[in-house]
Amino acid sequence: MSSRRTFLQAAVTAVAGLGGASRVLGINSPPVGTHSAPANPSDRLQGRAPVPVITPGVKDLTCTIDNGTKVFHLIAEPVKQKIAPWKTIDCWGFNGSCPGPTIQANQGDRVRILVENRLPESLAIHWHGLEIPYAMDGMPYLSQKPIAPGSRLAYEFTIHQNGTFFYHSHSPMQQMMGMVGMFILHPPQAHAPAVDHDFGIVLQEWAVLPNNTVPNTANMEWNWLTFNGACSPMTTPLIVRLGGRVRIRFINLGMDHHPIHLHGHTFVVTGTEGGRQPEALWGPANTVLVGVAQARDFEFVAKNPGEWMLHCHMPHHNMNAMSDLLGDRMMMTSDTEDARTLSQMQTLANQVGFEHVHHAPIAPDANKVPGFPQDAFMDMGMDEAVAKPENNGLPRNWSAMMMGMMTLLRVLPPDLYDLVMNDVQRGYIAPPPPVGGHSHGEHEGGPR
Ligand SMILES: [Cu+2]
Repeated sequence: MSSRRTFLQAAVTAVAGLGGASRVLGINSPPVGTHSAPANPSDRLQGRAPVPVITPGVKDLTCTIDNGTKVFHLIAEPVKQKIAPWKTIDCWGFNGSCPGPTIQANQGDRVRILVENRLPESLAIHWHGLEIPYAMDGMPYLSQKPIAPGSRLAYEFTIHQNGTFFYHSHSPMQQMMGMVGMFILHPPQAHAPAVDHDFGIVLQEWAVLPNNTVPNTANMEWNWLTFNGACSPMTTPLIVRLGGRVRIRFINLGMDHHPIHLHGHTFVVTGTEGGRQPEALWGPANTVLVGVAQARDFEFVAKNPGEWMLHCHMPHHNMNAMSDLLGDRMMMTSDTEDARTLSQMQTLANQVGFEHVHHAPIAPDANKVPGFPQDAFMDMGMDEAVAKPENNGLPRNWSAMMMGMMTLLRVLPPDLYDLVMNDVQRGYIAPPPPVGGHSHGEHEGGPR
């Protein structure tokens, strides 16, 4: 009880101090493992309808009904996708976004997906994992003629599966230009135990040379890695209520495999690209490898409050390329001099217009140590450049070491959950916590 009181006091202090809805999940968070009983438990009733899937940062594709058939209008087109505050790429996607909007339908639905091609070349769309008539499978020259630029094709089928699927162009270079989206098929009744929160994340990687905007689809090495079309810290956190049961679904349509790791919780893998897995296969884990062309669903009870990292654990997938700040020169490693590095980082900060909080301290004789620097100088806070309601209440400089395929699972006690979700609904962005206030985001001595 006392830890909970401390927790809420922090929230009240933050609200009082700022006159706004800033909440802090701070250093006085309750110890882990103390909240196995949810304050507002879900009913866990069998037979209830599944909750919709939220794809943070990506919209759903809406549909109309034509004589009982759900009709979706999917537009393949070039997209300008902002993947980091200082990087917007020219990729290809659907309906203005990359990855494309999430399609959600129910087992038993008849769906018609009208694909319109606004690309400069032909394409066909494949429904990955769906057991549908051959003519609908989207194989150019085999099951259909390619859809020419400026033309449309209607795919129509009845859905008899449920699980995590995807749609994508069946041409490899178009795939690497980003032409993929989630296709979620809900069962008639929620799987038991029913989840309170359900999220989807699309894994993609990109090779973009400095000062270029078009991904090099022939490259075999990647310098930008995204969750739902954004590099951390521009990703949108997953916000869940303490004690709730959570499902997170990942799909991968790239050139690399991604071991997805969750902090603070043990999960079970409940689904693959083939649908729901039998409970006998649900072994405990905290990391799941999401291979190319695979989907993985995992579930857990969010019993530990905190701002937990959810990320790919490939070390090079936890970085963002900052090579653009050096103009045409390639930056192979970061600088080893404090003053020069600070100057480079400040240059980028000025270009993007974000607050530059000084990096973590280095030893006075750091340059005498072989191998220095490694992660020194990589931390670069940009809280304000990536501000969004879902980030309200995070500690100051939270974004400094958030990079690449990474996001936060925010497990919030009911009061804070309601406050933040209210901000999300209103679109309210709270001001940052005060310097030197209730925060663990800055190193000793504060920002310079
Ligand atoms: Cu990865």
